[in-house]
Amino acid sequence: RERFDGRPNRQRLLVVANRLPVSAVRRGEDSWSLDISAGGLVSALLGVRDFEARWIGWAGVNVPDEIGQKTLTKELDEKRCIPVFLDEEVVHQYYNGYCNNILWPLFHYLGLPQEDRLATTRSFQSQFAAYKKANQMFADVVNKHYEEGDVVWCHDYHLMFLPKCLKEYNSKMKVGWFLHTPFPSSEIHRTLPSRTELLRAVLAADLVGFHTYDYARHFVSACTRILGLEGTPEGVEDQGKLTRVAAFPIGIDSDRFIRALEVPRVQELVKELKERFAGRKVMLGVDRLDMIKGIPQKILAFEKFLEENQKWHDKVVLLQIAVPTRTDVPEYQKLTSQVHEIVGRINGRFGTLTAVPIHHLDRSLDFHALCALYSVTDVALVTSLRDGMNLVSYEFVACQDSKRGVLILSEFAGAAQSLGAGAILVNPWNITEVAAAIGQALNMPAEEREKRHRHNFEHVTNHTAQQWAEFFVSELKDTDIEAEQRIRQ
Ligand code: ADQ
Repeated sequence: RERFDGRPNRQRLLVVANRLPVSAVRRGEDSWSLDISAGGLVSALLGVRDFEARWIGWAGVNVPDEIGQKTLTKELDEKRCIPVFLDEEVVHQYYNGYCNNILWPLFHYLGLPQEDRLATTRSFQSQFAAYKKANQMFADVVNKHYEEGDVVWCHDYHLMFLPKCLKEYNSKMKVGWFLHTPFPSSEIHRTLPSRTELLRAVLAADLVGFHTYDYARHFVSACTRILGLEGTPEGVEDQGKLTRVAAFPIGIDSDRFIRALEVPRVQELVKELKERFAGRKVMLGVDRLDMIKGIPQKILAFEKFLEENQKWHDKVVLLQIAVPTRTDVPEYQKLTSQVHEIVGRINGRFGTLTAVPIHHLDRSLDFHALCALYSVTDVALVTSLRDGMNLVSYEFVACQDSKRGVLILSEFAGAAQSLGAGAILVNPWNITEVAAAIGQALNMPAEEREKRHRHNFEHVTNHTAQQWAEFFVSELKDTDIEAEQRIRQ
């Protein structure tokens, strides 16, 4: 893990996220194996160099015993990671409950949980209490490792309370908070019982960042409408203290993808895939198996396309790679069964003895396999119902400089604002429209593909994860709370 190599004289950065970039699995009383965790936050932050960064987060495992905690801490130290130990009950209430059952769907416009609404309302207070408790546990660990001059960068909806906890320890600590999901319209945020406390806790940060200008605007509106505070072009002002609010669109480490295409193993995989799907156009979906990714809608749109275009039946294949996440949450278990059922039905309907139209894999692929797949793809399908940004669309573009495939992209992904001019934008809820976009993409003339790809490739290679992090951290270092307070008093 060369990213955490600790070269001297660089800005020390404490990156705090719910999950560490590695997940631990216990092999014995004092032995552990560490695997890279899946997901966009980890992918983006692995692309960040040139800081003396340490990660603080949960290792994804319950470690009740002291020996286990000590040995795991030591192993993680080599990766420049510092664990926060959360017990099972806190994880259940904070992570599965408040974060993934309440905040995640709400921030993606899926509303508060529909089923069992009363039970949810009853358990809400205990889940929120666990959320605050967990955030305090993260704060304790940050505080223990903080040194003067460090910059603390808190990530995502799991840790909205953290800026407040950290500032209570040390008001001079430079604290930034970045949200990887959308921030919804204030009308949606307003339905959350803990709306006020959460907004106030985030406002304790010096800098609050979002992927897009729209999300930043929604946040400022929520602060003005719900808290009655003043929104200024720089951010939100509360009793003379200004919290800077701005958009920092994330990117990827595009060079890493481009270089990977030269690796012999990737080239071998490319050759195998080309042979395997010779004579057929390859369409690709790569997602965490999550309701926000619109996987059932995508597959139903593909079915509609097949229904309407018989001549394509044996000429196109959809590869859907869906890595399961949050497998303890019942909604996610239901989604898995639903996707399996639809895929089975469509393959039964349109498959032959020798070929099926959809290959669906419930698993994570390694980096090289992913790059090979991206590079042989003719059409990538990103149909998120909502998505903070969506890095898969960026990764696909980075790997397409020789093929110039087409990106079909949901207008509800943050990436639509950066890749919209090169992609075919669709409303993922409109299956007829997505089916038509599939036809348009498969039939697109080479000249138009080239033009669209050029636009996207330039964006992806000129807006990298590294620049994103540098921009955020330099803005954070520039916020001078005391001066702002003086000016406004
Ligand atoms: P995610 O919801 O995880 O991220 P995304 O941005 O697309 O979504 O990132 C997914 C990452 O996981 C990509 O790097 C992708 O390569 C990887 N991945 C997904 N499925 C995989 C599979 N089957 N095998 C291997 N790798 C796989 C959250 C927000 C996004 C936001 C990011 C970053 O939901 O909107 O873009 O954080 O801020």
